Amino acid sequence: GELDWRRPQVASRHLGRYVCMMVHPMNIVVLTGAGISADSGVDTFRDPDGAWVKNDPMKVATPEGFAEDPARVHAFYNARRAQLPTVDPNPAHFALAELEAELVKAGGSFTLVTQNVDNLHQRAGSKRVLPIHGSLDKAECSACGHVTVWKDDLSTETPCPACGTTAMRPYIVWFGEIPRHFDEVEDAMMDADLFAAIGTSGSVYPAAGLVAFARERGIPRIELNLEPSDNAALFTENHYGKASEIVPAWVK
Ligand code: BV8
Repeated sequence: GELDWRRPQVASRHLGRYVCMMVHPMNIVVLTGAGISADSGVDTFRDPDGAWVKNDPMKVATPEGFAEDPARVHAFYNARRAQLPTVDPNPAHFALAELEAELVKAGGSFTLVTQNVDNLHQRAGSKRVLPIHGSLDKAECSACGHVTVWKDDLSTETPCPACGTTAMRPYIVWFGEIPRHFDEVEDAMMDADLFAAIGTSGSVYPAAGLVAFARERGIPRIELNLEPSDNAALFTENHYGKASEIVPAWVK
């Protein structure tokens, strides 16, 4: 049938889902945080059971903390790495993978910017994932920079497979370090016609600044979280509830 682009709502009402996609945003950027993995059984950072409630982030998630006591830092990340095989993606992760597949099929683009280091988005089938704070299943040599897939525990004795020195560290972006992939994040934000933030407290920069960037560009900004985040007022739409329920509902 003929599409009347001046009256997209009418077209979408009569022509079903395909046309719905055509008149909806086509270039979406989604930012996720620990809250999207909470329903998979992964602890968040700032909730009552959170990792930063039980551990001082300045001791376990900074270069200074690692220099002071590398064994303490290894123990913190070894425990979280060991949990990974025991958890699975939840309906929120799968819904985002489906949204990406549909958008790409319809000629759009989807970029998933995640602060999470648990790989659950990749395991759920998301393709374009930018893990800006690193990944628990990799290790990096502080001596030569070699990055390698790493499933086991790390210790101060672990030799680097490339140079042999024992300076291995978790492949994690700590406080005071530069997040990864931010050029790609900014490029995706420049093209985006919709921004959504899911399961993040909006308290760690530069990720927490993306909603303000989206506001400057005048695009819709959707918050999906258990409760209002630190920057809830910068969004145009807010939905509160468990990610495993509200994300699939939003995508449908
Ligand atoms: C940098 C990896 C230069 C470790 C992490 C501006 C102002 C002030 C300070 C700064 C600033 N800009 C930069 C800084 C410094 C600092 C910073 O932001 N400090 C804050 C604390 C003020 N930032 C940095 O140092 C960053 N580097 O700035 O470099 C630069 C500047 C510009 C451009 C480029 C470079 C590096 C930060 C990286 C730190 N590393 N993580 C690890 O994983 O072990 S950060 C840490 O917080 C977490 O790891 C996580 O990645 C991040 C965000 O946390 P969330 O994911 O949001 O988790 P949180 O627990 O807080 O919230 C969970 C939310 O989920 C809650 O709202 C809750 O209600 C909700 N929830 C719970 N259950 C559910 C749910 N939602 C839905 N369903 C549920 N079931």
